[in-house]
This record gives sequence, structure tokens and C-alpha cells, in this order.
Amino acid sequence: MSESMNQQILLKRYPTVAPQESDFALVETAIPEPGDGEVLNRTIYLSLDPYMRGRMSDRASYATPAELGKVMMGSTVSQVVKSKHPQFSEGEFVVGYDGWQAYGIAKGASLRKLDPKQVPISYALGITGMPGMTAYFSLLDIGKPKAGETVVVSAASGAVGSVVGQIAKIKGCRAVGVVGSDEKCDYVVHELGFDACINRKTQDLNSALKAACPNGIDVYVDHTAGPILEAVLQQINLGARIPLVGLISQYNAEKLPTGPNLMPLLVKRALIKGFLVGDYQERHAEFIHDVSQWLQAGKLKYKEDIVKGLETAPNAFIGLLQGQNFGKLIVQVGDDPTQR
Ligand code: NAP
Ligand code: FER
Repeated sequence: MSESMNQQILLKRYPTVAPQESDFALVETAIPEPGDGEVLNRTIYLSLDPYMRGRMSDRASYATPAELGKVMMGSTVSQVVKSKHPQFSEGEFVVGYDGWQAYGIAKGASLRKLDPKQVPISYALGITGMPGMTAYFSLLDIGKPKAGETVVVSAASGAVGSVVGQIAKIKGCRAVGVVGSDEKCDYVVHELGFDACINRKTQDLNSALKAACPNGIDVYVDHTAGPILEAVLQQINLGARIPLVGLISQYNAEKLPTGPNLMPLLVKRALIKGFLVGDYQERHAEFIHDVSQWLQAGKLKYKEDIVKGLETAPNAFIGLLQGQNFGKLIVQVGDDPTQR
């Protein structure tokens, strides 16, 4: 491959299961010239992120699919080679979205300058970039960890998870990671300072979580969905918070697992929250006031399905679970003098 040429990786076809090399094509093209307001960048670092798997598909999604035959998208850290934008000069370092190629043309407005004296420029693709920001806001804004609480995170040694656990520690929480190897576990505990870590491939998730979280789980930052989420749910505490950040266990799946697909919750930032009516006893008067008024004004309709005789109770109850009741099922056990 010649240095005076551009190298690009194109997406050739959408993988049906795990992506394969043959889904991509490496091509050589001329290095492009920047137009007015544009910059020619030489890519130094290209970020590879799980979300890209979602783009390699024409399945409906929150994001537009990667176009077949085009350069794969991706965040990049680059050096400016030629600039036709007043705010950028040759030699400067920038973070942008130039994709899987050695040289890219970018509009100046889509680039942010990097100062190599502050942190290594590659960090702009990780801890000081999109993954770090994901960790920071998902944990703090949705997880709302309080000192003393237990925070569990999956993909814990990764770009997002490693930051989640460390911020949890900064906030005075117990941090527990779930990862896919002993080596990662070791790193998460001994280098990152998590309190415990579980190997999802070799340990029984339920018993390992129980042992690692003796006070239960207050926050679970979910990066995987699937079996880890299933096990975590068995140990959650009253009022636990679960930022649903990623579902990587299903990104390569040909068919979605049985049971509910939680992806729409992530995409729509929807909320699932447990409810127990007993929590609202103090607001009973408020309820009675409104509902009585609406009934009297004819704004609420109400249907009762009254079966007669105590002896009908077992069958009526069996029917309730089969949908045979139509309205609120009640057994009339005795005479109602108010109805005479
Ligand atoms: P990462 O953790 O650096 O790398 C992905 C990791 O996922 C792998 O190393 C692996 O770790 C784990 N993994 C892969 N397949 C898995 C499976 N079948 N079951 C369980 N774990 C599996 O990636 P990242 O960039 O930090 O992203 C982590 C998650 O955050 C992803 O789900 C991503 O989509 C999500 N994310 C969401 C947003 C958002 O705005 N919602 C933004 C950024 C990232 P182990 O083998 O160690 O478990
Ligand atoms: C991911 C990275 C980014 C991801 C979603 C996003 C579900 C979405 C970012 C946005 O639209 O702001 O891995 O996985």
C-alpha cells in the first residue's frame, strides 16, 4: 500500500450473526483535497465501539444504518494535514468522526481540537470522550449512587464499565464488576480498586453476586442485558436504580432471545419502575376525593362481575386466571340490604 494513497475500509455486507472479515473490504483511493471550510486529517487513532455492530444492520434502530459500499463510520483522533478552515492549522490534533480510513475530510465544525499536553490524545476516544461521558452520566444521573450503596457494572474492565466502577468508588460506594476472564477480574480489583469482581464465564452468577453483594444491589449499570441482568434482578434492593446503557449480549444475535427485548427502553429512554400500592397509604384521602368526585360526575365507569354464593368462589377464582371474569370479580356471599 502506498503512503501517498488513502486506505479505507468499506462495509460490504451486513453480518447476520458475528461480523466476519469478509463483510469488509480494504480499498486504496486518492487522498482527497479539502474544500472551503474543510480540513484534511491524517487518522492517528480510530475508535472501535460496540454501537457499530448496531449500525451494521438494516434492522430498524435508533440510528441510521452504515451504508453498504461506504467507509465505515467511527470516531477518530487525527492530525490536520491541510486546512481550509480558519480555526484549524496544519499539525494540530483533533477529534472527529472520519471513520475507518487513513485520511479523512471533515468540516471544521465537526472537529474539536485536542491539547496533547493535557492527556494523551487517544483518551478523547475513551475516558475523556463518548465512553467516559456515558459512564459519568449514566451512573450519576440515573444511578444516583449514595455513599455506602452497592454498585454493580457489567463489561466492567471496558471503556465505560471501568469508569463507572471507579466513579462509584469516588462516591463512597461498594463497586462490583462482572467481566469475562480472571485476568480482567484481577485488573478490575487490583488496579481499578473495585471491591469485588465476578467472572461471568466461570462462576455461577447468582451465588457469586450474592457473595459479592452481601447488602444487595442498589445500582446496576447494565451494559449487557441477558443472563447478567437476570441474575442481578434477583438481588436488587428496595428502590434500586438500573441505568440501561447497553445490551451487548444480543448485538450479534441472529434471533432475539425469548422474553422481552429491552432495546426500546434504551432507545426511548423509557422508565420501568416497580410499584407497590402500600407505598401510597399516606395519600389515601387524595385518591378517595378524586375518584368519588369523578364517579358522581359520571366521568368514571365501573363494571362488576358478581357471582352468587360462597361455593362459587373456587371456580370463579379459577376463571379469573383464565379471563372468564368481565369486570371486577366479586362473590356475593350474603344478602345486601342496601340493594333491596
Ligand atoms: P467495552 O466494555 O470496552 O467492550 C465490550 C465488552 O462487552 C467486552 O469486552 C465484553 O467484556 C463484554 N461483552 C461482549 N459480549 C458479551 C456478552 N455476550 N455478554 C456479556 N458481556 C459481553 O465496550 P464499551 O465501549 O465500554 O461499551 C459497553 C456497553 O455500553 C456496550 O453495551 C455499549 O453498547 C454501551 N454504550 C452505550 C452508550 C449509550 O449511549 N447508551 C454509550 C456508550 C456505550 P467481558 O467479556 O469482560 O464481559
Ligand atoms: C453505544 C454508543 C452510543 C450505544 C448507543 C449509543 C446502545 C448512542 C448514543 C447516542 O445516540 O447518543 O454503544 O449502545
